[in-house]
Amino acid sequence: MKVLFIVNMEDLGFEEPLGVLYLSAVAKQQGHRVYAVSNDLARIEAKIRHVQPDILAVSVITPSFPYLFETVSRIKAKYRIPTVFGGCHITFFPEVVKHGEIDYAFRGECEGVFVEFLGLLEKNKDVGHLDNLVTRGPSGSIRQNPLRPLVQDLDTIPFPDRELFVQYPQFYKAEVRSMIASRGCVYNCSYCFNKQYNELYASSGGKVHLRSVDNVIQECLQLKERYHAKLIHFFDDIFPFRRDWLGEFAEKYPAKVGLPFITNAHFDICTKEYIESLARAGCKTLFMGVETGNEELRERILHRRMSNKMMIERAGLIHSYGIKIYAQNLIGLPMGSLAKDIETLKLNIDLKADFSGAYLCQPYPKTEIEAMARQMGLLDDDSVIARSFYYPSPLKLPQKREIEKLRPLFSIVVAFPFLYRHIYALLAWPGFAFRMFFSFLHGYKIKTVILRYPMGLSGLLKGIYTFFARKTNNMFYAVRGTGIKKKEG
Ligand code: B12
Ligand code: SF4
Repeated sequence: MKVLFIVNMEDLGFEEPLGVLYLSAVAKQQGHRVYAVSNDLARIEAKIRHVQPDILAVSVITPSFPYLFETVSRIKAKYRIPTVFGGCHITFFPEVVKHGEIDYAFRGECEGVFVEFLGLLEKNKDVGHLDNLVTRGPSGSIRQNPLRPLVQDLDTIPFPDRELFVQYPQFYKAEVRSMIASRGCVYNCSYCFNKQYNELYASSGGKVHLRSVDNVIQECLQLKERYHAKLIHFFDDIFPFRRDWLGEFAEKYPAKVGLPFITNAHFDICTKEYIESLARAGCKTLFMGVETGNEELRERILHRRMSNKMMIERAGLIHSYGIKIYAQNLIGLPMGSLAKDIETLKLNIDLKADFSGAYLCQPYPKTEIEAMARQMGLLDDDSVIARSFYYPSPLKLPQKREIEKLRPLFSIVVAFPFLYRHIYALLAWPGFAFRMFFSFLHGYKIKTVILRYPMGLSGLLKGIYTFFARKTNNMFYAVRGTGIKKKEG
C-alpha cells in the first residue's frame, strides 16, 4: 500500500510529529510505502500525482482538526482517495466520522492496528472488526470498536521513521531532535487530556509505560550518529522518575551518548535524587508547569496539589545543579483574575525562572476544566477553541483585555524583575510595544535556555533561516467539539 500522511507542519517548529513517525516505521516494516506532505493544497496535489497513494492518512489534535479537515474535504472533492484519521482528536471526538470525508478513523494508540488495517485493505478484505476503529453506522449513528490494550513492552515498537521527512529541512536538518522515553502520565490535571486518556485505558495495566534504558539509548545513538543531533529533546509528558530506571539512565546515557538534553518534569517529583540524576545524565533545561501562583486556583481549578513554598525550594534545587527552568504558566483561568495572574508572575520571579511563558487558558473540549468553565457560565454554547494558546481565549473573563496584554509582558517582567512594581502602569501601554520586544526576548531565550549546546555562528544562522523559511499559516480557524468555524485572521 502507498500511504500519504498530510501533516500540519506550519504549527510545528523543529519537533517532528512522533506519532506519525511511529506509524510510518511500523508500516514500512511490513513493506508498505509511506510518504508525507505538508498541509498545502498545491503540494498535496503534486504529491498525489507523483506517488499515486492508495490512502491519505491524517493525524489530528483538537486545534489542528479544522485545518486538516478542510484540506481533506477539498482533496476528496477532486480525487477519489480513501482517508484514514487518528490522533487525540479522534480519541476524544470519535463522532467526527459523521463527516463523509473521513472514511476510517482510529482511536488511541495505533501502531498495531494501523499495520493490520493496511494489510487488510491491501487484500481488499473487511476491516470492520479491527480494534480502535470508529465507523459510521446506519442513520447517523457511530460504532466504536473496543480499544486494544496499550502496548506493554514499548521496546517492541520500531524507532520513529526519521526518513519520512527527508525533504523537509525544518525537521530533517535540525540539530535538536525529539523523542520519547515513556508514554503516559500519572497526574490528573484538569486541563490536560491525560485524565480522560487514563480513564479510557483504565484496564490497560498502569498509566505510564517506559521503554528500557538500552532501547532509549539505541535511539539516541541513531539520532547522534545518523542524524547529527547536538541536543535531544525528550518530549515525555514527565521524564521517567522510577528510581532504578533513572539510576541506570544516569549511568549509561553520559557514557554512551553524552549529548545534552532537555525535558519536562513536575515539581512534585523533583527530589534531590531525581535532580542529581538528571544533572549527572546531562540535562540542561527542565520545562516546568508552574501554571498559577494562586494556591487555591491551583488546587480547585487545575487539580495540582503543591505549595508555592515547595516549588520555590525545588526551583532552587534545580538551579543548584546548573539546570535551567523554562516555566510554563496558564493565565486567564476560570475563577482567576488579573490580580491572580499577577500573583503567578510574582511566583515566577521568586522561582528565578530562566524563561517564563504565559499562555491563555484554552479549555479543550471534554476536559474537566471545560466542564467547570461551562458550569460557571464562562463559555458560550457556540464558543470556540483557537489553534494555539497564543490566540485569544474563548472564556468570558473580567479584565480580559488586560490579561491578553499581560501574556507577552509576563515573560518580559520575569526577565527584568525591576519592572514588576510598575506592572499596572505597563498594562496601560499599547500591547504591540510588548509583543515586539517579547519576540526578541523569546528568540534570545530559545537560544540560551533551550538550545544549550555549542553552536557555531553558521549553525545559529542556519537554524534561524530554517525556522523562518518554513511555511506558516495565518488562517484562524477554531474548533468546537465536532463543528468547525472559520474566522478571518
Ligand atoms: C510533542 C508534542 C508537541 C510538539 C509536537 C507536536 C506534534 N504534532 O507531534 C509541539 C511542541 C510542536 C506541540 C505543539 C502543540 N501542542 Co502538543 N504535544 C506534544 C506531546 C507532549 C507529545 C506528542 C507525541 O509525540 N506523542 C507520542 C505519540 C506516539 O502519540 P500520538 O502522537 O498521540 O500518536 C499515536 C496515536 O494518537 C495514534 N495516531 C496519531 N496520529 C494518527 C494518524 C492515524 C491515521 C492513525 C490511524 C493513528 C494516529 O497512533 C500514534 C501511535 O500510537 C503531546 C502529549 C502526548 N502525551 O501525546 C502534546 C499534545 C498533543 N499537544 C497539545 C497541544 C494543545 C498543543 C498546541 C495546540 C499547544 C499550543 N501551542 O497552543 C500545539 C499545536 C501544534 C500542532 N498543531 O500540532 C495537546 C492536544 C490536546 C487535544 N485535545 O488535542 C496534547 C495532547 C497535550 C496535552 N496534554 O493536552 N506539541
Ligand atoms: S502533569 Fe502535565 S502531562 Fe501530566 S496530567 Fe498534568 S498537565 Fe498533563
